[in-house]
Amino acid sequence: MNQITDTNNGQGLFITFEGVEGAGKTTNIEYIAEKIIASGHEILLTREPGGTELGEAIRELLISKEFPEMHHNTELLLMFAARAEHLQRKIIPALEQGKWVLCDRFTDATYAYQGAGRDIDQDNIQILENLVQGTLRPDYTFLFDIDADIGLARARSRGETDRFEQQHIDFFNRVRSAYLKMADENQKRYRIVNAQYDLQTVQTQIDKLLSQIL
Ligand code: T5A
Repeated sequence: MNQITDTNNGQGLFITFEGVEGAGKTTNIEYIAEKIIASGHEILLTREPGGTELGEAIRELLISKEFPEMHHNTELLLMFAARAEHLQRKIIPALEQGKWVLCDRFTDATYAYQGAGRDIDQDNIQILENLVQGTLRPDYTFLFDIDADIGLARARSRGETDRFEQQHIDFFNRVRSAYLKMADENQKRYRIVNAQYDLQTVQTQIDKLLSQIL
């Protein structure tokens, strides 16, 4: 039985943050959280894969270089396993309490990375999306768009890379193209930030986009 109801009805907003590695999601989500809190809303700041104790354990399996040959379907199912836990334990309860949920990556990352990156059939991803989420979808998605090689260089400059960051640049170019395609197909939901500029310029763009929502 599908326990999921469409809880995102006139209560908290569900906002997700997407982009290739090193695009600046994690850096700017904190900035956005402060602005939303200042405007009087309670928030839940969370991330995927992860967000719960079990989800964080699954994240470790996914990003660890211990399993370099993980089958693509295993990767897909682990993403959704972590997501199921996250939705039921944290995201849906927070939305029901009227909180704004800010989530660093969500299912669009699965379409981009497992779909375009790993070449998994989009219809199969959609089946899992419907199973795990019911009708729940993000209200807004901020896409931090950047040349994949610039983003990767930023991410790699931090030191050790994870299992995903070791992929060939072609993989990340496919991921970026998939995000831009989703943004084009979902213009009401998507807000695109040109993330290649310095932080101040990026945050000026964010201020403008946020003012349309707040
Ligand atoms: N994944 C995830 C899937 O394959 N499928 C899925 O369904 C999901 C949910 C982990 C991996 O999981 C994959 C995708 C990922 O490979 P993650 O933890 O979100 O996901 O990992 P990353 O996206 O790789 O996180 P990063 O930290 O690399 O990217 P961010 O968050 O976009 O970048 P951020 O903010 O940490 O910035 C990176 C560096 O750049 C600097 C920062 O200071 C930092 O050092 N920086 C800038 N430098 C110059 N100018 C700017 N404007 C800058 N903004 C940030």
